[in-house]
Amino acid sequence: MKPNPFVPPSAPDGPADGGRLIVLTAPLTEAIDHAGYFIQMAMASLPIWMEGVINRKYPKWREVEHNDDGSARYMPAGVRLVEKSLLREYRSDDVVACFPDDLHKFVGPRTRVVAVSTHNPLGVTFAAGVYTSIFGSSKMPINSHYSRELFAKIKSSPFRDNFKVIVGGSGGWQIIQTNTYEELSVDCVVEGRSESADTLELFRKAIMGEELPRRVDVKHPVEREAILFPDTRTTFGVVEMTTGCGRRCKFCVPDLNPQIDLPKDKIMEAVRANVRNGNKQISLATEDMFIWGQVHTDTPFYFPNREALVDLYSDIVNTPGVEQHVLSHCTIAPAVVDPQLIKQLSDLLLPKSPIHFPYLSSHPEKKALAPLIGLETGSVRMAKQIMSSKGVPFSIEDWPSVVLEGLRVLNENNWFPAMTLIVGNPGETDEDVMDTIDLVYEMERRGLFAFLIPSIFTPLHDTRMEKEEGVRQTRQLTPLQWQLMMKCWKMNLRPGQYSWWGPMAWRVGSIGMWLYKLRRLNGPNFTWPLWMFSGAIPEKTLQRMGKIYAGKPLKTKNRRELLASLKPKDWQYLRPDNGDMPVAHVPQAAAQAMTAR
Ligand code: B12
Ligand code: SF4
Repeated sequence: MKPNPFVPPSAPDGPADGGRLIVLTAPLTEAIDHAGYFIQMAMASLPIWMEGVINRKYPKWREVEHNDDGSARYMPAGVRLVEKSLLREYRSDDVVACFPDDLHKFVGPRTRVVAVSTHNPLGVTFAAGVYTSIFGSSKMPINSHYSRELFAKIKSSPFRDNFKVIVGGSGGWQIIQTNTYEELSVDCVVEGRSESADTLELFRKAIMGEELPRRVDVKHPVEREAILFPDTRTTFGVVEMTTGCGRRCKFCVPDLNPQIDLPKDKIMEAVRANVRNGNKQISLATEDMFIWGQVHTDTPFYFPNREALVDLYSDIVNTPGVEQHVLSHCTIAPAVVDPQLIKQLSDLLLPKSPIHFPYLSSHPEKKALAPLIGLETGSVRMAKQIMSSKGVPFSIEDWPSVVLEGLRVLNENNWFPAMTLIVGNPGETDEDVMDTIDLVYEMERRGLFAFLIPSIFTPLHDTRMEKEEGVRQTRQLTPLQWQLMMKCWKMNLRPGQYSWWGPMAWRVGSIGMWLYKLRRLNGPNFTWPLWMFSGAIPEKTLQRMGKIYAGKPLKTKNRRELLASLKPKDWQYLRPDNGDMPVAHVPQAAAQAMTAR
């Protein structure tokens, strides 16, 4: 008989102490604290057959660290909060968080709950499934493979009948949507935060052996004091900074949560806890770092609180033991509103950034900051429909100008963001795609740089677009949509920007892949955009041949014009030290001098 991989031969009856009452875990690929954000993002997107690329680049990525008792030294912030929530009711020796390979050390006859936290278990979210599809594989990104492996381990436990499997985290919905409860052996998926009393009630029921509902929706706390903070080490030193956002994009999940900025003293305690437990890196998790310090104040949240932000980040990077700091998400309009804030943050954060862009950065050590920002579309028509407040305080009519001016300010300060684009929005027309291609060409013409991440529209659960249908598979993409996708990748691989990606190798390899597999998989609409991407035929020639869209120059507003377009009632929130103040706002003499120029 084939040995059960879940139970090592030395412990057929499980752990000597009978195991822990509640065992928490997460897929290995979501738990590793190795090589920074990029490796996890790559594993969310690359198909499993490309795992060798990751193995060659990061040969030690599987080497995780343990505490003396075999539990995990670090876990994603979500697991740490479930642990913290449970420890309000259970003893510490009843609860453990461990890596998947160590489950057999903790799951035994005494175990009543195995709780899994997951970010993206099945790879069906945006910017994940699409790349595995382009690369010609089934829906099996590396992360999804390891998530399935984790569930298979739990399913095959000899003690499986004794415990319930509860799943939570930002990717739990994928199990609900694909109805993979049986296949993955999941009893219940929790939608919402672990702090909720309903979550604790669910664990109580599971421990009593009661039946659990398939899905439980629990309430998000509305008070900032109700949010817990980890006091142990989190993967990548993730500490929450805000919940919610407030810009109300229709496709967005995190915006469904209440807009809260979390107390500085608690953030700092969690930073220190990470350092104490051996972390050298910190990252504040947020949808938009720029709302922190400006939530529920007299100033609208989209005019950032410069002093508060500089003070917070200064204390974080100056905490003894913090050697690296990385940004998570933000929006772009604040860069237009307050360039001085961007400059001051750059001065503070660049020295501790682990990201280097040798060919782009003007920093003496070539350091850069790379937050994730949503661009989504260059079409004003589309933007009005799906994200009418994305650029506030500016009008969504000016969205392309806000993107270009914001990116200019960011690039000047060595911020080179990763920007997401949605391809195949419900109702997207060729004109909409052309508008987005125009914006991308305009970035190129102006020498602006962002790492562009186009992904196929994914209707996320509970959002206002949940029931809408867009493009579902790469085969359905139009030639223009393919051109947009491949142009983004071509810009990302501008020679020399990412040495290890080896832009040339990618381009040559892409033609090989096309010949071998992709032309059948992605269909004829993919052909010319792929040739454009490969560089084998110059773009100008393809345009002349009418094989790709040539684009048209955009007429946009500069920063001064954008500020002048604000509602006069908002002028009071602008900071004169940024310049470009609307004329009526500056003292009369200065206004006359400006008009005379
Ligand atoms: C930091 C972060 C990352 C980091 C680090 C992740 C890590 N391993 O720690 C990096 C950059 C690597 C990353 C990558 C990706 N991310 Co990410 N990420 C975040 C971010 C900013 C914070 C996550 C976090 O730690 N929050 C704090 C913790 C405490 O919250 P939480 O995990 O949700 O946990 C709470 C509840 O969910 C619940 N809970 C959690 N687990 C469990 C378990 C049980 C049993 C129970 C009962 C409850 C429960 O309780 C917790 C609170 O008490 C969020 C946005 C956000 N604000 O949440 C996006 C977010 C989660 N990421 C997202 C995406 C799309 C991705 C990628 C797919 C992007 C990509 N293509 O590369 C990849 C996938 C990575 C992977 N491994 O597969 C989306 C998820 C969308 C979705 N719902 O599917 C989000 C919401 C961003 C967004 N704006 O849309 N991400
Ligand atoms: S700006 Fe980003 S986080 Fe805010 S609502 Fe829009 S998509 Fe969501």
